[in-house]
Amino acid sequence: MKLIGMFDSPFVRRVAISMLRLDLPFEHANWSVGADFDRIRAYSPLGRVPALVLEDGAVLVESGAILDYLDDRVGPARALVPASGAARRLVLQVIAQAIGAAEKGRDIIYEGVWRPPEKRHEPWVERVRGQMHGALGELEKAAGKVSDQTWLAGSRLTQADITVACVFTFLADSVDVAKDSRSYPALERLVARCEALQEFVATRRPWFRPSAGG
Ligand SMILES: N[C@@H](CCC(=O)N[C@@H](CS)C(=O)NCC(=O)O)C(=O)O
Repeated sequence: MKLIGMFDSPFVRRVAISMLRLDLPFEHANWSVGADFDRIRAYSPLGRVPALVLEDGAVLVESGAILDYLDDRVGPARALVPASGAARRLVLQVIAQAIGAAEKGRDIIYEGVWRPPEKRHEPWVERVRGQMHGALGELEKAAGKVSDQTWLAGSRLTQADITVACVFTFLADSVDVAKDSRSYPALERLVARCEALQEFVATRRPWFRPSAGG
């Protein structure tokens, strides 16, 4: 399989980490949505990453749909999202908050990258920043229930932990979460534990700001 997109994207990175944890080998196409837009669109006309090219040439887009396919491929015993019940609901809700926060962070970045300065609208950026912190506050509550021996959904690391860690690291690197005098100590502790794991270390990259000019 070929995974298209750079690892500084939390959407791409959560797929890469999941594939490493699930022992699913892949080739990495380290392509930028700025400079490599045409190359990406040759595989996915939407022009968004991640895109996962399967062995038969089919191309999957949208990280949630890709991860669902990977879970289905390895079966329920190894899947990173629990198959049913309260654990499934918790994991999916935590992921939804984290992805919401990541999308708000991405929107803040794109306001600066794709719009010329005279067209940027600061009140909108502030609103989006507030939404991002709203979601991070919910994640802080969830992380507050985790001990040093457990993960967000109990004794086993799940997609909730992977996604939360990818998103928090991305936001800390790219939109300086700390500058708004909000603190997330429980999240920071959980994310530090995740970032110490080998799959996270193998996919950690410095933040690469996309450029509209390519
Ligand atoms: N909901 C999507 C979001 C993916 C996304 O926003 N990717 C960004 C990179 S971080 C992208 O491709 N941006 C280029 C664009 O949409 O034009 C997912 O989870 O896969």
